[in-house]
Amino acid sequence: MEGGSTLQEIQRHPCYDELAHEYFARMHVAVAPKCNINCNYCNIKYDCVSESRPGVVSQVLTPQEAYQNVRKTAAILPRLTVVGIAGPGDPLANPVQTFETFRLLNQGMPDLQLCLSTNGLKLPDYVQEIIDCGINHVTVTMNAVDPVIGGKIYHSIYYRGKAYRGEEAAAILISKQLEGIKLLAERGIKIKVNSVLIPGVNAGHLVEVTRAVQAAGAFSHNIMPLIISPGSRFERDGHQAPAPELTLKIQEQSAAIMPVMRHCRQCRADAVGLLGEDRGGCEGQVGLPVYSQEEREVELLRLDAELQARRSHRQSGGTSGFGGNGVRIAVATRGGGKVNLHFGHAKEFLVYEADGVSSRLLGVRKIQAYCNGTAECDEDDGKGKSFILAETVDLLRDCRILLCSGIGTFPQEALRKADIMTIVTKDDIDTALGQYGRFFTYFTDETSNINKRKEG
Ligand code: CLF
Ligand code: SF4
Repeated sequence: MEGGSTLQEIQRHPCYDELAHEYFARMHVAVAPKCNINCNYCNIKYDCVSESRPGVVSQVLTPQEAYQNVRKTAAILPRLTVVGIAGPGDPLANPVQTFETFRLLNQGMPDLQLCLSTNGLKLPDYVQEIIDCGINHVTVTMNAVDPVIGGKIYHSIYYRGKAYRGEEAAAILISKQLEGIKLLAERGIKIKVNSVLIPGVNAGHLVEVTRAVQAAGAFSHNIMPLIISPGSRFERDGHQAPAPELTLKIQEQSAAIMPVMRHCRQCRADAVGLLGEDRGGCEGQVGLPVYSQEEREVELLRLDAELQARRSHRQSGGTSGFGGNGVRIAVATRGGGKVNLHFGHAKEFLVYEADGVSSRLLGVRKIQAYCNGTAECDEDDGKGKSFILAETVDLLRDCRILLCSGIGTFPQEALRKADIMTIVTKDDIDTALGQYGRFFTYFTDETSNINKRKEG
């Protein structure tokens, strides 16, 4: 096999390894503006929604600019291990820019892993270029394997000089996606498949997608809730994002077949940092320490060791291999495996299920930060803080515990009224999950015993 990744590379890829995402960073370079298909949830004014949140379209860079940007960013962000191209359009609809960028990176910064995210229409055409550029991770966004369902998702495609619409377009796209996955998997490339979960369109069908992509040789499946671009056809037709419970249900079905990614942040085409961080590249990062290549390598080895210690703790302490029937715990973290974020600053919570013996990540819930810096934590600023708090409480309604490094009394009280206990701690996430999962499970058992005793 010519392509492919070593185990160490996978364990340093924040999207391919769940624990790695708390230690290692990715950088997207936005060199690919055009797209060759037309998804009904997309509006071309925004970044590709198949791997992004809608936002102002990322500023497009030339390959040279992208390369220089990566060099400067790696010098101030030593935990950077992966550089990806994920838009703002489709990388393979811009092959010259995409492969020139990867070539420069492969030659100039060979210690970085290269990652490509595509809709897959042109994948079979570029297998050799992908191998030659040293790209070892490829993501294909695939929302259907049935052209009838695909025809509801894709408005049209542009393929070999001709436009196709609806089911005919979907049939060509699906066959190219599966062919591309197969060809790359045969040559050792790690393929992840992203699918956008669209209630009422492909929710009941995604398990078929899982089966098909596993048979084609994919490594993992990432089922992402639909985010609709403003001005897209789906917005006009009133489509809605799925509730967290539906996403979870579909992920569970697929997880019975193959590994499922649960920590995706649907990041922008120019995102830089740990997953969840969308800070820009090196611009504006004045005064940060600059690492030489040797210092960068030392830092990476230190992070490897920290991560390895965490893996060993999980194996010996039983925080993997979850047995079920646990309590849901939301965690505010900025990475490093710690509870280290104030409730008011959190823009997302990791939601775990823990039963006191083991635990597992269920997913990531994105929110607006409660604290906007203009008012004290316990004050309403009259600009929507109460509304944001109500939305956050609603999104965490299935959780019984929230772990954070600090919180004001006002939000704490709002959570308490929703039966969510807040625990302020700066512990390791695994330690806190074990401790509070155990406490809560015991407490719940006691309560149900008391109730049984009362009934008796
Ligand atoms: Fe980027 Fe995608 Fe590579 Fe990761 S993102 S190109 S595989 S380095 Fe990751 Fe971001 Fe989810 Fe993508 S969290 S949207 S899955
Ligand atoms: Fe938009 Fe779909 Fe193209 Fe991404 S692949 S840019 S979502 S049309």
